[in-house]
Amino acid sequence: MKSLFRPAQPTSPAVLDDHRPIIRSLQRRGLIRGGLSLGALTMLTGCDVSRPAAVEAALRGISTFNDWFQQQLFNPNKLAPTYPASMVLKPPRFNAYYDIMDVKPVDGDTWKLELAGLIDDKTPWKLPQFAALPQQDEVIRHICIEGWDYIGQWSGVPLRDFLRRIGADTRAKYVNFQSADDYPSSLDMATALHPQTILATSYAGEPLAAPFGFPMRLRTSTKLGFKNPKWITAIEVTNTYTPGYWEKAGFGWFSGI
Ligand SMILES: Nc1nc2c(c(=O)[nH]1)N[C@H]1C(S)=C(S)[C@@H](COP(=O)(O)O)O[C@H]1N2
Ligand SMILES: [Mo]
Repeated sequence: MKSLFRPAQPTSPAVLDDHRPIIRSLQRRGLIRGGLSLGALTMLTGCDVSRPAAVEAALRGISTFNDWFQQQLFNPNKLAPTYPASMVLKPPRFNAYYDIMDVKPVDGDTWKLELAGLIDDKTPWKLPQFAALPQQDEVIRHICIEGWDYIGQWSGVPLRDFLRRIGADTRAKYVNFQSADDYPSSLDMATALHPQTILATSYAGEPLAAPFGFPMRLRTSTKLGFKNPKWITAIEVTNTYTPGYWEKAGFGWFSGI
């Protein structure tokens, strides 16, 4: 909304100056790497950078203050945009907290998914059991907080179908994930039950390649890339908050897009 007293500013890097103190503090705490471009600021805050108050609030969100607020705004049924398959990036773009050369491939034959917490049937699941369930395919945008994105096509079992099947208490607050590379991750239940949140086992019609999470990774359309754990080994349903890998480093837990 345009203010009568403050004419809409052209989107210029002046906005970066306006928020210098909080940007500096985020940089100091390692929450923003290096300098921050206007594009990255837009990406990070997800708002119109000509509105200083909105930018300030969004920047605060990165330092976790805004998590509760974002959660209240989250519409559990709103679908993220989807794209034609012709836009899918092949191969996808890799990221992890280490280099692609250091990925340790997971053996699909011995792999199992462990279940813990508020779940009736905690028997571990094997890969063929997932393949036997109805699959969902989605072409969505993956956005990394570092300031890049791509369109990808993932398919797998919707997490909400799986949670219901194992008798998870879907009134619980969190669904937590463990990964083979020691990358804990935590989702709010509303996101876990979102129609576009899947336990992905394939990319662009092929089984996931090792660097991209084989045999199973999470894909949700409503969260930044870091909230999409790869190489999942365990799922826990709980009311106890446990920060994930990046949350421990100070990123906002909600981190919606
Ligand atoms: N287990 C695990 N999952 C992870 C990460 C990681 O380091 N370990 N990095 C996250 C980040 S920051 C991003 S952007 C995406 C990258 O997924 P991609 O390599 O499939 O594009 O994976 C996320 N999931
Ligand atoms: Mo990321």
